[in-house]
Amino acid sequence: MNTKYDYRVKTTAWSPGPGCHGGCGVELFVKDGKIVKVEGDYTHPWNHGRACSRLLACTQYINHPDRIRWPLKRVGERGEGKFERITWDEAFDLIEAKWTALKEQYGPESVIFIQGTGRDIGGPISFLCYSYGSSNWTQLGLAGQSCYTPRLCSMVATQGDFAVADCSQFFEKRFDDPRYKLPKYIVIWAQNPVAGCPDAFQGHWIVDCMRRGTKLIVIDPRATFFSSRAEHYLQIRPGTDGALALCMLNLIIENDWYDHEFVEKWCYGFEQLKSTVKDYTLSKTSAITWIPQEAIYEATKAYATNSPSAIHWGLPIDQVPEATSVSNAIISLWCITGNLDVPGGNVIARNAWDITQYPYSTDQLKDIYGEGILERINKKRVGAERYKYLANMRSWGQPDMAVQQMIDGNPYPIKSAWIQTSNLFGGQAADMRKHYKALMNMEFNVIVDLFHNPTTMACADIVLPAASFAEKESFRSWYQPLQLIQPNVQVDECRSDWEINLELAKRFNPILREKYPTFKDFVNERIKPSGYTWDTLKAEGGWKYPTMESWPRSVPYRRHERGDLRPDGQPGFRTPTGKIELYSTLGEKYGIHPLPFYVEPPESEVRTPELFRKYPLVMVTGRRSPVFFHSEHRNIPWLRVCDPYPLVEVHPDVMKALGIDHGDWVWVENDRGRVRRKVKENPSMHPGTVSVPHGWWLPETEGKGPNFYAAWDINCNILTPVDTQSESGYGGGAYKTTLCRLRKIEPDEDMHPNYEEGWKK
Ligand SMILES: Nc1nc2c(c(=O)[nH]1)N[C@H]1C(S)=C(S)[C@@H](COP(=O)(O)OP(=O)(O)OC[C@H]3O[C@@H](n4cnc5c(=O)[nH]c(N)nc54)[C@H](O)[C@@H]3O)O[C@H]1N2
Ligand SMILES: Nc1nc2c(c(=O)[nH]1)N[C@H]1C(S)=C(S)[C@@H](COP(=O)(O)OP(=O)(O)OC[C@H]3O[C@@H](n4cnc5c(=O)[nH]c(N)nc54)[C@H](O)[C@@H]3O)O[C@H]1N2
Ligand code: SF4
Ligand SMILES: [Mo]
Repeated sequence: MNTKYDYRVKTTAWSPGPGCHGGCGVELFVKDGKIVKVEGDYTHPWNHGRACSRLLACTQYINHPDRIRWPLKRVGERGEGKFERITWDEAFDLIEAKWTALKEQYGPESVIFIQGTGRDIGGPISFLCYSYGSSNWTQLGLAGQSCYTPRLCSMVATQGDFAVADCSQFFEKRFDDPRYKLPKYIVIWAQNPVAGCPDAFQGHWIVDCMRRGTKLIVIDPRATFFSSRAEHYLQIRPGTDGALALCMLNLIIENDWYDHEFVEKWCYGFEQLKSTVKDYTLSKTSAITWIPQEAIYEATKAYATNSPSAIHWGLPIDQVPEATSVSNAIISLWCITGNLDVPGGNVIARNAWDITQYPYSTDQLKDIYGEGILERINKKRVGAERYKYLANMRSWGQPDMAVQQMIDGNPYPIKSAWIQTSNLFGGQAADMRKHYKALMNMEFNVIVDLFHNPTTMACADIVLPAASFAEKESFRSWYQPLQLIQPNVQVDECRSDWEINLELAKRFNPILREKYPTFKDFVNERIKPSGYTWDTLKAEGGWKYPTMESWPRSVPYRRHERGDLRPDGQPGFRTPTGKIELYSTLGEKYGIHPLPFYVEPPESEVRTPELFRKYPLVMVTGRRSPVFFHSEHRNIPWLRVCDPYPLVEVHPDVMKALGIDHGDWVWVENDRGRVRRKVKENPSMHPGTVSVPHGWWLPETEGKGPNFYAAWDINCNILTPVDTQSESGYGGGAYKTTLCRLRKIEPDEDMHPNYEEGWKK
């Protein structure tokens, strides 16, 4: 008998653990009730056994001595770091009593429900928010809701569905499926997918395509794994992707590289698009973007004249104020070149059997909560009145307005925050000081997390312990396949987010007791279109792809020709005109530009030249570290050793001009404040930019205030602004385009805590 483990089990790793948006199949090895080893599951078509460092280090994460193991109540003042153990019943009683009183006095919208990124959270948190009766579910701190939402909403508005680069991920047999074709080129636009598998896409799929012959075009201000292997690398000025996209459209139209048949048959507004992009000549665009004219021309030609080709885009597209517009322009690129929903192009990304756990768009909101839900929540939802586009595209509250309202109580008071899967002072919140003020202004904050962090220490009144993926029962329906997450171990009193929220929701909405006696009853209801129940899906291995026979709408390709996209079953797209809307009629209806346009970033040498003279470097924050997920994993020894310091990456010419060396500590500063960083020389950077990774706090330093794990000393979001969103309410934050300068920290200038060695302890 093998004594290394008692048994091994398979499940899906979807947060908490690696943290990411992906759905890797994993195998867990259990000994004495503890996970002792994690491996990628070689039989799982999503990852074929591949696993990143964070997944492999999950043993250290799940069994970490610092895990919060039972519910806690704050006993000292906020910031003193004093909490006492309470029972789950006591915790739920306290929350029920407080929220019942708030509802009576101020209305249910006075409680705001805050989540972080796309972990296994959208389902449980929206369920709790709407069961309690609040309208306010948001990613507070994520200025301009600037993560995937602008891109998602643009896709829904202009083409009626989401789309992603086709790496065969919608087929169980993957690259061996005879329907699949390889993209000739993949344009990797503002993303580094091997670092973090964003948006339900495994970065390694692109490597799989490259091995089979796909070539790359990479658009990124900083060299990456992929840019170094690209046929065309465009080193762009941060925040100018809109101008580049308009120029590429112009080139494609001028040179007649577009797909006439697709445009004539399926697109609406081509002539208007043609005239709007005319101004974006090569010379003008080259001056805006810093990219040589020839490079723009050659890359555009390669993409447009080699079909099929795909575009794979990332977060920086969302993190400019006119994100909706930039997204529209890039969508137009894959549409007019005839690359939508064709093998090897940008494939329409439907969930398996169209099953949703969580409303990505307002249609899905109605599907889950019934017809009247949008009208009900929009009466009070922050931002719904000001931004008609936001009010109709997705059900989140507008974060920049929410933080202001938490401070000034206008137009109605917000008194309590439920924070689940977000460490606002560790990573999510731009303009961290403003968010500190807002959360300290709340009467009652509940945080559901696995570890203490700067946010729990600063402002939690109750802390509830969350379970890792290995401890929880859940399901995943984000694109494909449909997957179960099955519990294998138990860590003290930790519970899954679904279990916590369902139980609390029942206290405010007793009908739920009969409707969903257990969480499995809820799952069975949601996954019904697949024909499986929890038990039958588990018995068949825990994951499934839909087939042409069972659900053609979720199966590629050319669904617009088959009549598999529109609710009326007619050919065409799920848009008001039934066509791809290069001119967006929904944009027009909701009061935003129907055609794409470009504006300068909020702070830039062109837009704010005086500020630029003072702060001449563009601070590009948040490039992903493969060993951390946002603010997570700084406390995981196997991971921290790979990336131990809060860095600023600087071009050698800038270092020389400023008299700083590799390894020096510097202040990165602007009018909003300063943060301490360690210099890393990086000759691949554009000299006008510095790269500042986000999510930094030091779990090895003191947690209570005023230190709060050093977050106020090193978190780069002290420097980033809020309130930069534009006409749609989405986009902005200047996370990639904030101006700054560097200044060497003189030894006598400031107490220098032992940041060099502390992490090794
Ligand atoms: N400067 C800068 N800031 C940024 C960005 C940037 O590029 N630059 N990126 C922004 C983006 S795109 C995003 S999406 C946000 C993300 O920001 P967040 O999603 O808030 O990420 P974290 O800071 O890691 O906070 C997550 C917290 O939730 C806990 N947690 C993890 N998984 C679970 C779970 O399943 N259940 C529960 N209950 N808790 C869990 C973790 O322990 C951690 O404390 O950050 C934003 N912040
Ligand atoms: N390991 C790990 N994985 C993660 C995360 C994590 O924190 N850690 N976070 C997750 C989340 S919530 C998200 S949203 C995604 C984000 O992941 P991505 O979409 O990959 O976004 P970033 O890492 O911010 O930036 C990607 C690349 O864009 C470049 N870039 C910066 N500014 C610009 C610009 O203005 N234009 C262009 N063209 N390029 C630019 C950066 O140099 C970087 O190489 O990652 C997810 N995956
Ligand atoms: S980051 Fe990628 S490899 Fe790691 S767990 Fe997530 S999907 Fe899997
Ligand atoms: Mo994100």
